[in-house]
Amino acid sequence: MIPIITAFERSPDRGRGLARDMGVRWALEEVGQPYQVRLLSFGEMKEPAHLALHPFGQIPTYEEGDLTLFESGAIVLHIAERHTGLLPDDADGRARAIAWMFAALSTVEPPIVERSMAMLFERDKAWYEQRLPMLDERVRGRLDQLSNRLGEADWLDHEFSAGDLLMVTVLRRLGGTDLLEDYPRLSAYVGRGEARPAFKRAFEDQLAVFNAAPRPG
Ligand code: GTB
Repeated sequence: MIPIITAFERSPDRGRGLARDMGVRWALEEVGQPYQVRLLSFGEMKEPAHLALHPFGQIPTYEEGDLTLFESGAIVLHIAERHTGLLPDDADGRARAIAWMFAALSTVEPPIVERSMAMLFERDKAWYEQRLPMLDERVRGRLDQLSNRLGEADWLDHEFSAGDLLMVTVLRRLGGTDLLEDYPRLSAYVGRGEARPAFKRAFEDQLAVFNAAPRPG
């Protein structure tokens, strides 16, 4: 059964692969699972047909036969559990890889998203200039800890896993900022993820969608 995922018809990231279908596409490519993509406009995401699949009217979703999933982390975990290649074979190694998936989404990502949101939506506020250094410090605190743990290793826990896939996906949101550039080990880690053939295929596919999208009048 070929799974169907949903993605932006025209991603606001302009094809940089920062929307959350990217991690799902990458996971599917890593395990060699072909998939189809249903593209949605912002309006279509809020219509009943899509809300029946995703209670919050967002992308991505994942449909496979009778199963419908939302939440990119849950989708990547599902793919990792049903195929080989994204979770270690031994039970303890699997548990640790899953812990890294949670760490990416619930410990490392929140300060990164909070900083991005402030930069997008709070620039005109009187307190923005005072708040930004605090948000930067929160991100740097996590990056310090993550970089120390990674050390000179290629991946977080021996072999590449779904934990690395999600961590790299999260860190990519800092791409082009001096925050990531200040952490050479993490920059190289992201580079290793982006160099994987499965990442490249996923990236090119989402970029092709953006390039094919009709340009606003
Ligand atoms: N926790 C959910 C998950 O991981 O699946 C979050 C899903 C989510 O935030 N989806 C976003 C969405 O559908 C798209 S990815 N937004 C529309 C809405 O809520 O109405 C988030 C995203 C959007 C844009 C950029 N960007 O432009 O760089 C990056 C990330």
